[in-house]
This record gives sequence, C-alpha cells and structure tokens, in this order.
Amino acid sequence: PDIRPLIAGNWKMNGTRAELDQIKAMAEGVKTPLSEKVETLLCPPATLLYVATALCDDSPLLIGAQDCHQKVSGAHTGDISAQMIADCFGTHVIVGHSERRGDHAETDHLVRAKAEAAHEADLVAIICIGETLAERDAYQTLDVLKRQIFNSVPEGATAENTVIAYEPVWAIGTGLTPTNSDIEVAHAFMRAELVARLGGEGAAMRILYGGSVKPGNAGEIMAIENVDGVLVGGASLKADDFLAIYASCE
Ligand code: G2H
Repeated sequence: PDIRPLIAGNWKMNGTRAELDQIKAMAEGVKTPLSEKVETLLCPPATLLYVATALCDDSPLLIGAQDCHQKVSGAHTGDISAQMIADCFGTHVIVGHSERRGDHAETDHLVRAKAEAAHEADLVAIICIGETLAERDAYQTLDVLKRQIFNSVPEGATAENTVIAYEPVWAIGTGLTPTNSDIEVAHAFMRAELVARLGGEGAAMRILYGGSVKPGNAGEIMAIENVDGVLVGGASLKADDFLAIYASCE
C-alpha cells in the first residue's frame, strides 16, 4: 500500500512559553504543497498543548501529547488522560516511549492499555518499541520487537489509529544510529509481524524510525523500505532543523 509518511517531533521535557515561537515557525513552515504528501506532528510538553493547538489552527501541523493515563479520569495525581488531550485538540499521543518505560517502569501491558485509552478518545496512538544495548548485544533485537508488538499493540489497532515507532534505546539522544541495513532488517521484521497480527491493517500501518534523527541523516533513513517516517527528539526543538527534516521528504 501507498503509505503517507509522518514526520513527528517529540520535545520530551523541554519547552516553555518562550519556545512557542518555534512552534509558530514550524506551523508556518510546513504550509507547503509537500504537506499533501507528508503528515507532520509535534508533541510538546502537556503544559503547552492547548496553546500549541491554537497556534496550529490554520496549519497542517498536528499537535499531540507524549503520554496518557490508561483511565479516563479519577484519582491519579499528576497524570493526564487521552480525553484531556483530545479536549485540547490534540490528535496523537506517544505511548511506551523507552524513557517512560525506564523512568516509570511501564510494562508492555500498561503501554497497550494506554494505546487502548488513546483509541477510546479517538486519538492516534504512537506505540514505541525497541531493544536496549544489552538486548542487542545478546542478538535479541528481533525477539524483543516481536514480544513488544505482541504485547503492546491492541487487538483493535488499525492503520488509521496506530503508528509504530521503532527506537533502538541505545540510539536515543546518543548520536549513534543503527546502520541502514540494521534498520531495514528491523523494519521488514516488524512489518511481517504486524501483517501476521493485523492483516491488511498491519500492511498499511506506519512504522517510524526514531533515535538521533537529524537533518543530515533523515533523507537516507526515510528512503529505507518499510520506514514510513521518523520520530525526532533533539532535532525537533528548533524549527529550522524540524523543517529541514520535513524538506528532506521531497
Ligand atoms: C528518540 C528520539 C525521539 P532523539 O527518543 O523520540 O529522540 O532524536 O533525541 O534521539
């Protein structure tokens, strides 16, 4: 199937009102004919969600969140629900980022519950998976991806409501990236797993690569088979870098 790529930025715990000018510049910068071919998304911290969606009102740039609770509401101090994200006009939510799996001991099953909560709220769930350096060194990469897809991707996942993001944990924020052939092998494997699990929906589902993507490597990474876009951390903080990555889809 012809898959429309997604360029997604993840600001992590960065960004205050002072950086809203970067969001504004991104919202303006993606207003080009390329936006028909390529979808763009920025996930700022939750504190900026509402004002960010207002800034992007007449821009193709979509706004999403970085996490959600698995429940709709209740006594969960400090958490935000998928409904609250939708209420702020967010369209996507990242779930299961390795930093959340690490910092907050999130399990595959919790990640799946969060993805289901996202779907309930009509949000697209961006489900992150990927192996650690120890797992990679032990040649367990594909086993880990298989387990994470099996346990973290909900039964009701479709190509519309779910995006997979492959982020080798050792490549995140380190400047290290897997070789193109490592990425190709991992993405082909994930595609086969998704098809086995979800049929046509799995064939059409976007699989993003994430981990030290920058303007200088985005184009070649996106040219790899079964890479349907990128999830960008550090290089999404500056509008110029984000827009250069977007432009490399030309
Ligand atoms: C991986 C990525 C974005 P960075 O976490 O989610 O971050 O591009 O900084 O490696």
